[in-house]
Amino acid sequence: MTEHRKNSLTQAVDILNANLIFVTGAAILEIGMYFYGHWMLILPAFIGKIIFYSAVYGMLAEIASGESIVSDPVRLSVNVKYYRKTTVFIIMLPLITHFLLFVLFSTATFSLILINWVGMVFFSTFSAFIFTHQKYGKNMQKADRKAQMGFSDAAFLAGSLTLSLGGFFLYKNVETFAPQFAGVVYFLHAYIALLVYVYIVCRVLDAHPEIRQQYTFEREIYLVNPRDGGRIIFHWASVLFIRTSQPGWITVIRSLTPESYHIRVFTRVAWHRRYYAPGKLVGITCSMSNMSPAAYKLAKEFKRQGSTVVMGGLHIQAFPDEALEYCDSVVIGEAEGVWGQVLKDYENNCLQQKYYSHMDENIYKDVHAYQMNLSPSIIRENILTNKGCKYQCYFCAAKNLNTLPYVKPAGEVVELVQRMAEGHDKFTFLDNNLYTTPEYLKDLFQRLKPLKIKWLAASTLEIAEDDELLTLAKESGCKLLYLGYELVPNANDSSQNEGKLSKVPEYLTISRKIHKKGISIRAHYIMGFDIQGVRAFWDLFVFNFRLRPLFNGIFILTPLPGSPFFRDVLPQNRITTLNWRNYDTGTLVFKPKKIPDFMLKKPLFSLYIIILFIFTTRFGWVMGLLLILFGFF
Ligand code: B12
Ligand code: SF4
Repeated sequence: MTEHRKNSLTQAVDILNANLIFVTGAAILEIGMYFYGHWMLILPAFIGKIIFYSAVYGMLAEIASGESIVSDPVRLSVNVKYYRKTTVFIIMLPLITHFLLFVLFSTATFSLILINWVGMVFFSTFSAFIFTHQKYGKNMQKADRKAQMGFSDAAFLAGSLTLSLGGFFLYKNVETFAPQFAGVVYFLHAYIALLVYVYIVCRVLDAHPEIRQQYTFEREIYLVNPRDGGRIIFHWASVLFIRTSQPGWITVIRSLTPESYHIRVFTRVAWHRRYYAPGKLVGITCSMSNMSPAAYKLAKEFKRQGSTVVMGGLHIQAFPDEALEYCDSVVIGEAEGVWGQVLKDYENNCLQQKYYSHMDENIYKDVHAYQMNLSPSIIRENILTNKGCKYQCYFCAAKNLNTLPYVKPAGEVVELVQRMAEGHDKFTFLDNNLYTTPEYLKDLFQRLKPLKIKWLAASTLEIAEDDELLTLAKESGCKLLYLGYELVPNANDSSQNEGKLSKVPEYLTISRKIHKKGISIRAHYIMGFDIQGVRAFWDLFVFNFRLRPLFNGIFILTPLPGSPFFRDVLPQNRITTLNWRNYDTGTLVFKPKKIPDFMLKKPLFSLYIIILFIFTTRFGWVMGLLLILFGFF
């Protein structure tokens, strides 16, 4: 093989290995069609194939050309729109071939399955030509230039064909003797089919270098949102199902970056080595401490490959020097005050190690103007009124969010909601605590009222103290509030008063007002405070039973970097691990004073959470009933 062709093969394998999810999808589709091939399923299966292949063929061509680097749910759905007709034609081809062969030879030898397995090498090749030309045909400068297919390409196709044929006969045997392996054979079959497709796309693109050039940028920024420390299974679920496209920090950085930079975003990505690249400016966030192991790993590798790495976010703000062991620069605080300077220094090759954000009342201006041009779906995930919190709870990392004096003008928030309402009717405020001042909120809610949207927010209980404010919240579309309750003994003792705790005796009275207004509550609790003993479990149960929220969130007290609790507990030698991956507020990482460790660990703590959920929340009754019904049947 010539160097070029070898590169195409390596590239195709690389692309496919980074997108094994598509291979799995193709295999599942085929297995489903074969094993559950009831005639009633023919139409849904046909539609499923059209959606799948138009999305995936389109996306793989974009990845091979460099137009995209990672698969993106939005692009996938756009591709369905553009390529569904082509896909219908491609899917019909094997069926027509089968029909013709059947008519010509009137024999069942050319069964549909055989055509499907053997023909796939031809159909993948054919699809690759069609898709690449349909996608990039108008950008191909030399329309007469053809992909130079030679002996080695033919050898590759013949090899794939042989493997596929082998797969078919293997399948026939496996099906009889070891049906449990049928899935593996189908997976290999799908792999070869898609590999042939990507290989041919790469070969066509080799013949038209102007296409890849179009997607090679001199000044390029990669913005990377690493996976958090949560379980890998949840990460995969979020990669697959959650269409979150642009976290808040990426919106901010995009709005502050001049158009001369091309920006690529990596969020909810199962990382693959092909995403590393030299010569880029790479921005990595680390807002949650449990993201930091993944974030540092990425930073280190990007640096090793010759890119420049800047990190930011709350964890970095707490430990800038730790981060500097892995990256070139850190931004301490909000990007708004400082990103322009970072870019200038990067261009002049004089990047400093630490940048400190300078805030003023204009922080939301540039971001707002940029946001107004975004799609309703992205806006929906980025609506906030302020980033700080008026309290400084002992256990909370929000203490370091220093933007509180600057609240986004209510008029601008409403403009954004109005724009979002063009595509959605519900959103969640991104604020840590929506409650700033009653005057601001009353003004905001009055303006939101005519938009007839629904909203959710995290807030402190003051939002319900003022009757007029609560009524306005309801009228403006408030459906649910995330409320934190600190159930500590002697809470009305003012020596323990952190401000927020003064509300403890009134928790139930105020919460009932919220329920009366028809607003649901998701109650958040923390377990593990020094003054809590074993009895706290019972107290929480009783309190939640009386409150009857829709859901709860129960978290284990965690010395989050940046919180006063972390500062105090560290010298006491009570921290049991400094592996940040465990700082997810669901894992015990310090020695509690009065509660025995095992009560805050699995399986007991998980069992407690389930019991609490079923017996004390509004939604839990439904779940409990379902469990009983399932158990009964
Ligand atoms: C939305 C959110 C989430 C979302 C998604 C988070 C994400 N980033 O993808 C979800 C719901 C998934 C989530 C989950 C959790 N979260 Co959360 N979350 C938030 C929240 C409310 C808003 C984050 C946000 O988007 N803010 C708006 C943007 C614009 O601000 P920003 O992210 O801070 O970014 C700015 C600066 O930090 C800086 N910056 C940030 N990154 C970068 C990168 C570069 C290169 C530069 C230059 C600058 C920069 O500039 C940005 C622009 O101004 C924050 C609280 C808050 N207000 O920050 C908590 C917060 C980040 N979460 C927190 C925690 C603890 C969690 C959980 C671990 C546990 C929990 N109990 O919720 C879970 C994770 C569970 C798991 N699976 O492990 C803590 C983090 C504390 C810490 N040190 O770890 C926070 C601070 C809440 C708190 N008050 O304690 N969270
Ligand atoms: S726990 Fe809630 S109220 Fe307390 S500082 Fe954090 S965000 Fe504010």
